[in-house]
This record gives sequence, structure tokens and C-alpha cells, in this order.
Amino acid sequence: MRSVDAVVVGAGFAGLYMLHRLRQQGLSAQVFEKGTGVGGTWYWNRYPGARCDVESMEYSYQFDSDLQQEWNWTERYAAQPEILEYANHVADRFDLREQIQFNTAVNCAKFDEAQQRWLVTTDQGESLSAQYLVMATGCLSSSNLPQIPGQESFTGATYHTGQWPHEGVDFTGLEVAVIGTGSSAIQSIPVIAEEAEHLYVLQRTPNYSIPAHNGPLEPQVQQQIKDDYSGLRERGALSPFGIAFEWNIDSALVATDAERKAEYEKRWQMGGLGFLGAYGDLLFSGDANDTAAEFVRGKIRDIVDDPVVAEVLSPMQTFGCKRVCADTGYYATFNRDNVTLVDLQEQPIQGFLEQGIITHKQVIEVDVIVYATGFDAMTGAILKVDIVGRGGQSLRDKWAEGPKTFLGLGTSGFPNLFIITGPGSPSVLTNMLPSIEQNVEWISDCIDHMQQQGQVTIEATSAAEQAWVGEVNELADRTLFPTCNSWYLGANIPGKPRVFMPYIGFPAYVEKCAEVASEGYEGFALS
Ligand code: N01
Repeated sequence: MRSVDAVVVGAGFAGLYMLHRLRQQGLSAQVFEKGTGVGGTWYWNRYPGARCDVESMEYSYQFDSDLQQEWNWTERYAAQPEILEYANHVADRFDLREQIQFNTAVNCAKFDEAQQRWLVTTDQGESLSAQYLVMATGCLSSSNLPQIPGQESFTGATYHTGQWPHEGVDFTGLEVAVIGTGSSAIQSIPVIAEEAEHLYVLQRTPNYSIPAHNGPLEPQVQQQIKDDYSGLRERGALSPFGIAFEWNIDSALVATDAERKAEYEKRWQMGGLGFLGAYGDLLFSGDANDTAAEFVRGKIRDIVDDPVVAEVLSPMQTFGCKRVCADTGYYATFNRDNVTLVDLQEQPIQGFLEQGIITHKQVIEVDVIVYATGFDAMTGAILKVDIVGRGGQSLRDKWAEGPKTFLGLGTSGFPNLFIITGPGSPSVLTNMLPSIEQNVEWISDCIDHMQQQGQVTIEATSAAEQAWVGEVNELADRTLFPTCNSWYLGANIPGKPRVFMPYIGFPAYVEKCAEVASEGYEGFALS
């Protein structure tokens, strides 16, 4: 059996950087990637309008100064093809492809206690032995295709936004239904509407969306940022979500109505997720939150011509407790003659026809159904692999009541298993790239430490893990995040335990990780 120092699962941004670091350390590594190319999320999510909601200059690696200086982005928010091109550039620039086996999914990983090594099996029938197993499987990579009774009767084309055909889809002349109104839907709906004969948007829960105000990134603006790239990175690292927004720590309730309106208007004009930084208590106080929510609802009423449609599009849940979307022309799309909003709260889906969807009120005849129904987030892709640790314990069983990790990086009973941006880390509440880099660097420093100390295994202690899970939940309970049914809580997947998964607060997390390492990996047992 082939033997390597480390097996890395996934060749997205996490897997690529992990491989680069392991190779720099002189270790042998094998990456397995299910797709035919690198890029992870940006390889799979090729739906029309897909782009990042973090600005290009920040949604990029910072580990290599030359890369950072030499790569040029063309837009404020990069579109999927450009981000995928960047991932490919990184793979080539650092000569990473040789250690990546594409078209290969890892099915199973078992820890062999006698050998103190992982035995990894792939869907290509291959087995490999490795000292370390690194899950770089991504937080939003296991698509959620809801089981809706009768859906198999539909004979038209169906697509999931997270598994979009590489050759694209031509909607010209077609009647199309999009199910869902999360970020993927909000980005794709305006683009599909321009092409389709008619578009029906099937909405169960309306979402808050802030205009992205995307546009070309002028070379001189880009150069100015590059001239002080470390300043930008530092501002990002010090902000709660790892993104260099302007964060106002004042309370929305102290400001006057006029001041609040001016602040929200300023943020609306700036565009994107920075709206959340308008006041320090938006995610802590229901009253403060209401002021932002009502401002956005007012904008929806201003943009959408038909007041009934505007009302149905207006979210009533806490602003920001589901991820806020960043759009290009989303609400205005509902002013088009060829777009119809279908309120699934008023008329739930009842069944399907060969050429349509039946709701409680009507039959909607369509040629195509687009499922923009999201992901089994944070744990889905990890648990797709049958991971078995000490004493034959399966990770699926261990996490049956919700994921349990220390720092999101390790889980007790599973020695030498590392997770990049795992549940219990800030991950999805941050700019993913710096979170990935921080996790990868922590893991590679940890491996380095083990080698220097002649240690063979490292494993989170159950005491540290229990305390950490408690802290993750306590932090969430101090906020308004648990007040709605978000995927942060696993609430979008029937039967998934309702547990808040990400750690809130990037700087505190980074500090804690550094402290654990400097204390000789306190909270982990080394042997
Ligand atoms: O998925 P979602 P997404 N019947 O889970 C609906 C990141 N991302 O792919 O809210 C009818 O947000 C569901 O309705 P409800 C980003 O972090 C980033 O859009 O459960 N409807 C919801 O409307 C984002 O948050 C970018 O009532 C059903 C929608 O489907 C995350 O990925 C772009 C249903 C799912 O929304 C996920 O976004 C895209 C059913 N049975 C994604 N089941 C950017 O960087 C689900 N829904 C910009």
C-alpha cells in the first residue's frame, strides 16, 4: 500500500494551500479531489451571476507577497470564472498539480491504532496509508437537493446551483422556475430573467439583500491598495468577521432617526456586506436590528413597483441572522413583465407534473427547474466520508447530536485528523481566505512541532472540546443569530441537529489558536 505523510481531501483554496505548506515542510502529501479541476466552491458553483460577496482584493491569498502584487483583479467583486482562473493560476504557479489526483472522492478513512496511521480508501478502489488526514472539504460543498414529493414526475431539465453544468445552460425561450431565494438565487435570478421567456421565483422565506455596486476595479485603485496591502490585511484581521469594513461600534439606538437614516443610506450606497458594520449592536439588540431591517424593507418598497410583490419580498426575520446577500439588480428584477414571484408560504408546493409544478393555488408550467436550495453546510462534506477513529468510533455517530471540535481544528477520538475551517471555527462568518490561511498555518506549525518533538499523534482532549463547544454556543446565544432558521444552525436540513456551528469573532479565535500553540498545544494530547 502506498504511504504518504499526509492525505488532504479537497483541492479548493484550503487544499491547495495545505498542499503547498506540507511540501515546503518537506512532507509527502496526496490530495484527492472529486472534481476534474482545482477551485472547490468556484469549480462547482458555475451558475449564472455567481460571484463572491467579499471584495476581490481581500478574497485572495496573502501568504505570498509576489502573488499578491502580481495578480490583477478586473472587478470589485470577482465573478466565478475569474476566481477559478486565480485558483488555477495558484496551482500552476506553485506547481501543485502533481500531488493532486482528480476525479477521485475519498469514501472512507479509518484510524489504525496499531500503526497509528490513517487508512484512506477512494472511490477508485485505491487505498493509502497516511500519518495525517486533513479535511479541506469546504463549508458549503455538499448540495442540498430537497426531497419534495412527486418531483421525479417532472420530465424537464433540473439543475442545482451548486452543481452547475460546465457547458452552461441556455435559457433562451424557456419557462423557468427557480426554487429558493438565498445568495445563489439572488445572484442568478437577475441573469436568468434576462434570458428566459418567463421566470417564476418560488420563495419560501424572503432574504435581505444589499446592492453590491459591483463594477470594474480601476488599475490605479488596485495599485493604491497594493501599495499598502499589509494595511488592508491587518484591518481585516482585526475586524470581527475578518473583513476590512468600516466598523462602527456605537449603538443604533443612541443615534437619532435622521442620523441612522443617513448612516444606513451611506452603507447602502457603499454596497455589500459592510452594511452590517453600520452599528455595533445590530446583531445583539432586537430593537437596534429592527431599525436596519425596516430600512431595507423601505428600500424594497421603493424599488419594487407592485406593493403586493414588495410586501412578499420583504423579510421579517432578524436582519443578518441568515447571511445577508449582495446583489446586482435583484429587487428590480421583479418589475420585469417576464418575472413572477410565487409565495410558497401562501401556496406551498403540492406536487409536480411532467411539465410543471403544482402549488396549492395554481399549476406553473415550466421547461426547467433550478434548485437554488443551498447546502448541508459545515458538516455535510466531512460526514460524507466514513471517518472512523479510535475504538472503531464513527465521526457520524460522534457528531449525531451536532459537531464537536476543539477550535474547529480537531476532534477527540480522531488522532491526527485536522479540519480546515471546521465547525467551531469562525469560517463562514469571515472572509474565507484569511480563515483558511490561518487554519492551514496553524496545522502546519503543529505538524512541525510534532516532528521536532518526536511526537506521533495529536488529539483534542474531550475536556477542551466540551469547553469549546460550550463557548461557541454561549457566544452565539449572546447574539441574535439563533433567532431564525439558518444553515449556520443546520436548520435548513430536515433532521439535522439545531446547533450553532461557527465561532463568532475572528480576532479572538486567532488569539486563542496562537495561545494554544504557544502553551505546547494545550487542550490537545500529544503522544
Ligand atoms: O443557499 P441558502 P444558497 N422548498 O441555504 C430555499 C454562500 N454563497 O446556495 O430560507 C422551497 O442560503 C430556502 O428557503 P428557506 C453564502 O454563504 C455565497 O443560496 O429555508 N424552498 C432558501 O431560500 C450563502 O449563505 C455566495 O425557507 C427551499 C434557499 O432555498 C450560502 O452559500 C453566493 C427548500 C437556500 O438558500 C448558501 O447560499 C452563493 C424547499 N424544500 C452562496 N429548501 C457569494 O459569495 C430550501 N429552500 C455571493
